Amino acid sequence: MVIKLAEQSYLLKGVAKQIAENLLTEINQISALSPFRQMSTKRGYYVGAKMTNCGDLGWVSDNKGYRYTAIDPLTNMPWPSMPELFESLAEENASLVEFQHFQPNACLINQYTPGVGMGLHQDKDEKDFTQPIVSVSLGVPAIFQFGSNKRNETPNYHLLEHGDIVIWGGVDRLRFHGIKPIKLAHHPLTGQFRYNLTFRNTGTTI
Ligand code: MD3
Ligand code: FE
Repeated sequence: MVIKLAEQSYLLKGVAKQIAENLLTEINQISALSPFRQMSTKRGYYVGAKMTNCGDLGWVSDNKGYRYTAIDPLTNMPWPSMPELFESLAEENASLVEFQHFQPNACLINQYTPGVGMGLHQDKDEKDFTQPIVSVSLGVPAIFQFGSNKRNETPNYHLLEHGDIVIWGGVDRLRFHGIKPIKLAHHPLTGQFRYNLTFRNTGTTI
């Protein structure tokens, strides 16, 4: 089922459920090489979710700010490569809606524990806003806030469950969005955790 959230935003219900165990195996292999870690912001706060990355570039945040790097600052090694399964899942579903030329070069992996959310923000650390973003939810459900291109307009709320994919781009690329703190719950494949894969093209090679 495809739910149209806005002009160029789509929620695809449960489409990754069938391959979820394989996705989680890949996440475990990636985090064995580049572990989940708490990132901090320029102002010294923690970003709530623990994060790691795969692909040519990874999103990092520290006392210098947000940016993409080719090297994991924790291991001083390149980020683990993006599994074929990840890339095909993102590209096939993007193409299914309206984005036929999506080529992600970065995949941020967020791990949420009970009580952790992500405040309302825009994804604007990329150099190219013409490519969409694809996000895959796994494990414990979350409520996401879907705002407009302005921070002050009241957001809509949608439930993101295990296997759901959200895709947005075009005029919706810079919409504000966030994740409400997740509830204490148990999922048979992930325990208390929620995972989210966010596929982006950074518009750069380094
Ligand atoms: C599209 N991560 O890492 S949810 C991020 O669940 C990030 O970890 C979320 O936002 C997470 O930058 C992605 C999917 C989502 C939520 C709200 C949206 C996609 C959205 C609002 C507008 C457009
Ligand atoms: Fe985001």
